[in-house]
Amino acid sequence: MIDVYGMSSPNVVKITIMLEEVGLPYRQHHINVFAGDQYDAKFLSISPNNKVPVIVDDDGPGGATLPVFESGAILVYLAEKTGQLLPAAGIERTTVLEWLMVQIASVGPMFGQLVHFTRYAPAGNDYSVQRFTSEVRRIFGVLEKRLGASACLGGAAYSIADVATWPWIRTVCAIYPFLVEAAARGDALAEWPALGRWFATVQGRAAVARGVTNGDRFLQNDIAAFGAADPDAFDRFFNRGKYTR
Ligand SMILES: N[C@@H](CCC(=O)N[C@@H](CS)C(=O)NCC(=O)O)C(=O)O
Repeated sequence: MIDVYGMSSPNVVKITIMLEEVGLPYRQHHINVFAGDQYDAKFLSISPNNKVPVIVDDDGPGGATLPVFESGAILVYLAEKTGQLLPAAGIERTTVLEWLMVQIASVGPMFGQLVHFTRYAPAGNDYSVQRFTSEVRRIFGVLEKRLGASACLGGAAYSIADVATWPWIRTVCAIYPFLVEAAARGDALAEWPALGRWFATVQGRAAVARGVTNGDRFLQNDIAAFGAADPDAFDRFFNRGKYTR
């Protein structure tokens, strides 16, 4: 059995989608990041970077219990455990890992910063909003070019590179100001047709639908956690105010 520690976020939905894709049973545990659960000593012992998602596999290598943190590492671990969604060797494997790294190094951090500056930062951060909007649009262009030339991000076959990237595209279509107008017309990705085609194809997978439903089960917990958080809790979450380092 695999235990998934998470919240309602695209980084966690990657993992519920992956577990559905490979058919491994799992249990979900909510981490209240607004109450500081991610800094509990017990949680830090399995997630030293104080972030979700984390999994604990009670049937790891040699039958040992193994915690794995960082969503990219979790996807690689689950792919290797099951022999699915990551070629075992060769250029095909390298290509999948390249596009997985694009998600981990560019899509996640840049998209996440834009969420922060458009939703949570105090007013007066025009430079940051502009900087991250521009960077996100550049990355959309990179994905568009890739998906114009390849059916999936990691090559012809669906892989962990797609599993990692799709939940972020899903989330940002719902919340980015520069996508909202097209989203209101029902076609948020009109400007990026190859990305839109890929998005719809991945969305049509039954495992993706189940993974999204399960990932979204954390939403009610997060809405309650968010509602109960006071200004001090947000300062701790965002490492600002008296929590500035
Ligand atoms: N690179 C990490 C990013 C994970 C991440 O940013 N998790 C956020 C939620 S989406 C989190 O746990 N934030 C709590 C915190 O930073 O204190 C991954 O891909 O797993």
